[in-house]
Amino acid sequence: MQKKVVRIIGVPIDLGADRRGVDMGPSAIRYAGLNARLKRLGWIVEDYGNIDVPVPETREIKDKKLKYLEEIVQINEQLHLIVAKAKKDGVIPLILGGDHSLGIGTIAGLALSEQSFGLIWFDTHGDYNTLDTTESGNIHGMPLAISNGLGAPELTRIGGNKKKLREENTVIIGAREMDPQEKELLRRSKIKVFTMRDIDQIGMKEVVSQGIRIASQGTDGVHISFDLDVIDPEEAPGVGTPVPGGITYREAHLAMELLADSGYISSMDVVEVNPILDNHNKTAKLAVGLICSAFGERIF
Ligand code: B3U
Ligand code: MN
Ligand code: MN
Repeated sequence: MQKKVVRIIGVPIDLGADRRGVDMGPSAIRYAGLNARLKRLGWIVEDYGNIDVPVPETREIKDKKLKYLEEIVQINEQLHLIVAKAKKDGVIPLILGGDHSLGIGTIAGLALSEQSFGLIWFDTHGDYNTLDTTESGNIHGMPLAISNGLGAPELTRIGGNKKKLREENTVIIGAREMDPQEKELLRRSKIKVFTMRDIDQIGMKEVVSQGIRIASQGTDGVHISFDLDVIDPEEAPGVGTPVPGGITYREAHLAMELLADSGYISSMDVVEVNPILDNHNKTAKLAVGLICSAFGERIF
């Protein structure tokens, strides 16, 4: 069998969030042994290194409704080209964050490829705010809306002025905190939202099976965007925005294993790891374990 290639792309950005620290996520994840473990699984690992990202202290907030817009546009312009190149080269892009505003660039890059994709977005949050609905002005609360063509034109036009995702192939898993107007917007879309209640009620196995069915129907692959804050802060304390009541360590692994079994995963982002709030790199280690489950690691 031909060996498969994964290309790691670090995006040390925290300009999309209020709290400092997720800029150190890519280092923490690499430090937790990502590359060696992927190699042990039989993957050829190409580490691209990190994208150049400015430090917030060297910049100023010009618009409180779209904090650090210019910088985030420039970073996602870079990222989308790197992701598009990875797809062209036939390798699997694995993007390490950084805050979730990088989802804009990842998805814009994927959308340049001839291969179509569905999307599974693991997150506590909807990340479906727009310029009109945002209460925080933080762009990491907007990437899903931006990718669907809603919001600041400076961001929606990255990678071309079109919707980058297929709503009917888009799924959110693990939602438990959304802003009122964001919820309204999501309800009006065709995006399927599985909340924590759905997971409690029908179980992670069923939620992920349905999610895979929705995301893979008529597409060439599925992009996983995994915000570590979907996991309960007891098990993942080192995240940008901890919210109680999240999925368990076991549920998270099961989800990744089921996705790996499906054979549909074609790209992945792992975001919002915050080493400042972490406990001895526990959350980054968990992130590495989850990536490995998604890339085929098995207990037995
Ligand atoms: N919905 C809120 C909170 C938030 C979104 N994403 C994160 N937090 N991590 C907002 O700021 O838009
Ligand atoms: Mn998010
Ligand atoms: Mn989140």
